[in-house]
Amino acid sequence: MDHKETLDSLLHEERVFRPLPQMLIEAGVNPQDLRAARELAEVDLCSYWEEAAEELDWFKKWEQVCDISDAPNYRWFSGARCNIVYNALDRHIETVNKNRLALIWEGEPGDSRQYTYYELYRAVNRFANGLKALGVGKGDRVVLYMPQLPETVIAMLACARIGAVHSMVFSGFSARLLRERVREVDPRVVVTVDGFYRNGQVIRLKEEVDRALLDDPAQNLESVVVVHRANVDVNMDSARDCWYEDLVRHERPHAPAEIMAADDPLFIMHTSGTTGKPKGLVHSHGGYMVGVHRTFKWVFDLKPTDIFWCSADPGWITGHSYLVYGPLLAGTTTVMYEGHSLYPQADRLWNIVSKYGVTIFYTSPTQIRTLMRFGHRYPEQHDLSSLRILGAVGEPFNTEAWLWMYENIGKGQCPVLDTWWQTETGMIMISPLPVSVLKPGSVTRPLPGIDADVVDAEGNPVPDGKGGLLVIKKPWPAMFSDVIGDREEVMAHYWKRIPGMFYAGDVARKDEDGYFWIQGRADDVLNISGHRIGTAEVECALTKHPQVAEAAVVGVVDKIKGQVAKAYVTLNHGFVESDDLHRELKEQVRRELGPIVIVRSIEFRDELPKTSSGKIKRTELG
Ligand code: 6R9
Repeated sequence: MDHKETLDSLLHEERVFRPLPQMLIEAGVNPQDLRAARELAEVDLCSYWEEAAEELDWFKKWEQVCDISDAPNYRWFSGARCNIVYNALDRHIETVNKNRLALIWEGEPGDSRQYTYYELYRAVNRFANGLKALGVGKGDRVVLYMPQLPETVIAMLACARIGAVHSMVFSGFSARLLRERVREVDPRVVVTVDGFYRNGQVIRLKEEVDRALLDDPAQNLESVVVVHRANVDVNMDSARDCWYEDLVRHERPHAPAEIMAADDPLFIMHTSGTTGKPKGLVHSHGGYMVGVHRTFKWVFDLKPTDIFWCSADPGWITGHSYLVYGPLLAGTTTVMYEGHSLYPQADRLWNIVSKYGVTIFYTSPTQIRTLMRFGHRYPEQHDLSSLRILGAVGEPFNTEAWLWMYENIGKGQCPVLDTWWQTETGMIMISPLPVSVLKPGSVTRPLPGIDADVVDAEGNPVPDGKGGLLVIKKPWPAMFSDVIGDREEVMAHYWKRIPGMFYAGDVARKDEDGYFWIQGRADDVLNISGHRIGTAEVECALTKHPQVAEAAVVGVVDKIKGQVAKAYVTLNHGFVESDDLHRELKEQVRRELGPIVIVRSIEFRDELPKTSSGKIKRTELG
């Protein structure tokens, strides 16, 4: 079993870390508040979320907090009108936040740009008007194939401001994947960059776009907007392509925020499942805004002086919720870094923390394990005393890495929050608050309003200490609100497997204190550096090779990345294994899916173990 090593280290962990007295005094939400919130949510879930919603601005209030009449098609804040961007920008420029830094961005070569809320508001409005000039309106889709740049944030917000739906494709994904997304999402506009810096190299993104759009995969695609970043030569198709700078130059810095229904779509985010094809999940303006705002402020105990840094790429849900929307909704300063954490050397992140006085740092266990290899020398070279809260997400946080972060980055002064959530949930679901008692390796308890449990395949609770399936039993506001593609099938996957409960796809156990320990995926999904990849996706990539007959992929433990893929392959008649073929197949996966999908090894077999119905038995491999 691939999670065994992690599991063993989790099972043997008994240390607890209590909050420092100062934290208990200063925290906005103290243990009593937390208890009261849990009690309120237990007796009246709607009142709890209604209170959270009251902290934001609405053009029209809801008729119902949560309409459960057509469960599991829950509708949050039905009847309400709002716009998430109005809450992320306009609301702040009417207050002292107007001149506060909204975004601090640092490029990999060391250049930096900063935007106050007012400056960001103006930039977003300009691009919103530019998009309108290209014919983009409410309900239209826009694909963003962009790295970590201010214009990425601007593009997300500009779309949402005019009611268009953004769909980000991670800049590390290949042209083939982009093409698939474009075909499925059918955007009116694609926004990209000429190139960007990554690990000392320029990644030429526009070239990938050109490759992806050969022979027009999208019916409604009219324009490609290209941001200048790396000053590399690109081909511009005069009928289709325009420079971002040219588009916004003459646009006015004012554009009204479109009045949206609470359940109007805000963005589409794809996530890997058990089939070869990622699912396109939709999040909407109202519920997502309430859930992300509340969890951001509570989990990170937000203060007016905070500088918040989430190191996730905006191409993933973590970047959407806690690099862009959460911090801006809360009116805090969010930090974004373009490049690689080891460039030019392994202290880059600590350099950024000290330079900008980052107070809250939210990252992934893989990132910590990567930096851990270099020991404490690098963190010691920098002043990390501004930090007060640390967090991680995306994959099981092994005890060793947790303790390393606690001791070497937080110097024993900062709580390390291990937060569990998913693309599907939109917001943090199971997580400590800075005032919680921490157990390294545990995501502690569900947040107020979240009814999570560990059950068997029939939905019966399993005894404490025993592994089972992680489920959520009651709706929550940032839950995905729609699906592109086959809605029935996707809804059945999440809600019918264990009737009446949301099936998360993770294995977990609860201990005697009600603390949750996440052990890994329950399905055929790999977690490579916190990125979800279906084994079927890797198998499809391999079988595209003309010499490959069949492929089966399993996850194997990796000390840094948590998991990597191992492939078993049978070849077509007349072909034999060779080092060249080995290399070619690895390269094939890289080309098809992008560099994040790492195939550690490939084993050639005469045949693969099968069930009587012909399905590959992956459990007998690995
Ligand atoms: C936010 C995000 C979700 C999957 C999830 C689980 C794994 C996330 C975790 C964790 C252990 C944590 N996961 N947080 N596993 N401990 N704290 O990562 O979304 O990309 O959709 O992945 O990641 O397996 O089901 P997403």
